[in-house]
Amino acid sequence: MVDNLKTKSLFVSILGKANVGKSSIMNMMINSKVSIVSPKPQTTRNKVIGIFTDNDVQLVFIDTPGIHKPRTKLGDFMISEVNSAFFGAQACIHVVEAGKSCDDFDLELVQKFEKANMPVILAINKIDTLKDKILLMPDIKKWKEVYDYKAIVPVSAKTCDGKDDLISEIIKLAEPSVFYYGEDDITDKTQRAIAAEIIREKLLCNLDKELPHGTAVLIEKFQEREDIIDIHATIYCEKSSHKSMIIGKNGNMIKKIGIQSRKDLEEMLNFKVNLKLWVKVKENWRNKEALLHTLGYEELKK
Ligand SMILES: Nc1nc2c(ncn2[C@@H]2O[C@H](COP(=O)(O)OP(=O)(O)OP(=O)(O)O)[C@@H](O)[C@H]2O)c(=O)[nH]1
Ligand SMILES: [Mg+2]
Repeated sequence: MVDNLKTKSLFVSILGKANVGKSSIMNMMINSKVSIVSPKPQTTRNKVIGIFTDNDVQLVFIDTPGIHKPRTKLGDFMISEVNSAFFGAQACIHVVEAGKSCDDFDLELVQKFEKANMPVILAINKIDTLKDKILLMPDIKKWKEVYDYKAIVPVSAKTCDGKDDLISEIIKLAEPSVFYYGEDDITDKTQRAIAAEIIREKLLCNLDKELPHGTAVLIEKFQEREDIIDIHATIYCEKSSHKSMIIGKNGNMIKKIGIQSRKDLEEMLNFKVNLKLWVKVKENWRNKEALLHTLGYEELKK
């Protein structure tokens, strides 16, 4: 047990544009995969908490959806998640990609930092993609002019390069406080919610272009029985033509998604899993509030 009087903690929101590697960075820092990752933008839809505890310090990371221009009610919900994560944070990590310039979305974020006088660390991610690290110098120079960052840390969530530097810069900002979570906790998400996200990750990784953005996963059953867990899930999509593509020729696509999902679910649960998937069409569900609530996108702000 850690002496509460000597502990420090910090709530840190991880913010930035879509696809820059926010979820990958959070998973790297907590050494566990609690937030799904895919090459498609707008992978993360809800805030995801990841907890790092080391001796007398607890860092509570809040992974957020990528900043974008919303076109649906689901998009509005995602941006409301970003805003609530921002207002609940004591510090932020602004994630950007190496070699990319600051654009309007970054500037919008920086304006919020300025208004709140927020302590922010800039993480320049994907440095493994640079041919030469010297190429970072002009990037760092440019970003220094954008905001008075507490630190600028080049990282690679892929190779874990810069991980220790990033963690030690965040720890410098931690404040005396009790721990808000148990020392062994890594997230506040239920296994059921993580299971839905794992299946959604496989949809994002296997289906083409825009199609996976119109999908959602609802866990209908999650029940342990002797030496196996039964997980039944419904995949919602927006059109019957999409349903055919998710099922695939001779059911090949849904089989592939099922096999990949079961493998990850068994790894996460450390238990044998019997996974059953159904596909249903719900037209325009991304604009229907009642359905958004059912599917877990429920803090919709009017
Ligand atoms: N080469 C390289 N790829 C990375 C790195 N970090 C993340 N990626 C890849 O970038 C893509 C996006 O990563 P995510 O972690 O899902 O990005 P995100 O910012 O959370 O994206 P959204 O949730 O859509 O906003 C994935 O294909 C990752 O594998 C990195 O350090 N190097
Ligand atoms: Mg993400």
